[in-house]
Amino acid sequence: MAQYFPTNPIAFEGPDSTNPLAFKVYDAGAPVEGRTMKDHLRFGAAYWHCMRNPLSDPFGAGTAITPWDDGSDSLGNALKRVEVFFEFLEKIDIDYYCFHDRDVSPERATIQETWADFDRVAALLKEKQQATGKKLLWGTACLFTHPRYAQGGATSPELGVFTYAAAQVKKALEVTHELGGEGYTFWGGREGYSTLLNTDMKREREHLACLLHMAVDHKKKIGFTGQFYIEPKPQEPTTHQYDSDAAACLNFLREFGLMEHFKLNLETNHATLAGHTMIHEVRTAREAGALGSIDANQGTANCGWDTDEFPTDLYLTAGVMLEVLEMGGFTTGGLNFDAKRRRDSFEPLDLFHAHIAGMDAFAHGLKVAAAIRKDGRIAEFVKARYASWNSELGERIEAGKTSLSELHAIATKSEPPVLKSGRQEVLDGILNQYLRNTH
Ligand code: XUL
Ligand code: CO
Repeated sequence: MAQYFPTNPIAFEGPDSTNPLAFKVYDAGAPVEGRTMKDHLRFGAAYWHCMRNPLSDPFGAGTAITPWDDGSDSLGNALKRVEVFFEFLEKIDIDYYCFHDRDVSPERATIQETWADFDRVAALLKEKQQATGKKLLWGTACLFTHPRYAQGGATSPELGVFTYAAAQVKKALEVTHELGGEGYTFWGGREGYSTLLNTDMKREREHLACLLHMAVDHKKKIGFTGQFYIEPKPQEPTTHQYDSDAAACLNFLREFGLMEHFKLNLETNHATLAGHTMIHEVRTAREAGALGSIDANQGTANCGWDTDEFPTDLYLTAGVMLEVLEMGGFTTGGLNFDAKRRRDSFEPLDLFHAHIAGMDAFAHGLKVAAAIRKDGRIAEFVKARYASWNSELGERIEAGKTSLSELHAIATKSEPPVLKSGRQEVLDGILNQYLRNTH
């Protein structure tokens, strides 16, 4: 194995280990609810954060130390990064990765030249996948960095930009297919607006749907069977993004007849920017049969920016994994660390520390979630809370077989209803009991 990172492969050393380069909880082969941890968690690494994020911020230059990168946009440099990335995947023991087209290969003067370099890099990605067994969780097209996308990609007022975006999606889809990608994500980077004074919102949303329909057609045409995802986000970069949260995405998909072709890729920091908890978003998607994949990160609640921190909050990971287990586990999706190190964690080894922290946090969340499900008290409580509905009348209401008039007559004759306590604090206590007692 090449040596861009001064560490051996990361191993599980157990809860008492003090080695920063060891897993304390994530034990890949350990069984939970009849599957291995690795199988449940399906971790992915984000090429853009691992290989292309200089750790700059609006007030200062990048700090990341990347001795392998000559800073140029040469093809050689792009190929070198692939080597480095696969060493990272192997040593951190992450099976999946995700990328945008422009993370892995640069934009050139013409589409033909851009595509040619993309093909060269994709060939190396494929070779590396075959040599290591690593897999592509999802691919995507970057329709937000280049200045042409300043006013949107699929929702640009300029037809030529839409056309270019469509070409870019076509190519990114084909490369994802070529690499055996298990999914393809649409994050509407600049699909939104800054002011309605210059925006035909109806037309822009219709154009976005047109692009997605064409992608569905192209998927069929090339025989790509991976899952399509939409990734909600309410703001950043535009003031108002059309895919603002899970419910808005589901509405969009239903409105434009796309529901059967898409699931959601939910990201924690996007959920919190939308004023929701991540668990709310995950539940919303799961109940609609549309929970596809997760961009695993977290934000700073009082900050209001998309800080993309590594997920270390055990309440968060336990809550997310409860939903994932309730769904019956991921199928095509996984936990992709769409997360970056802090600007002052700039050494190559900090990439390992960051992923280890996230992987251990999710492994613990998985164990807690499985323990809570085994215990059953929370599920039983919820069931009992709705028990009055398991009556002849409740069933008729749920089946749509009654009327306001009938219910009026019943209410007139009935005793006033008596509520039972919601016992929120008891349930919080049960969750904490498992967060404390799970090892
Ligand atoms: C941006 C974001 C993206 C998507 C892929 O906030 O999350 O990186 O995950 O385009
Ligand atoms: Co994301």
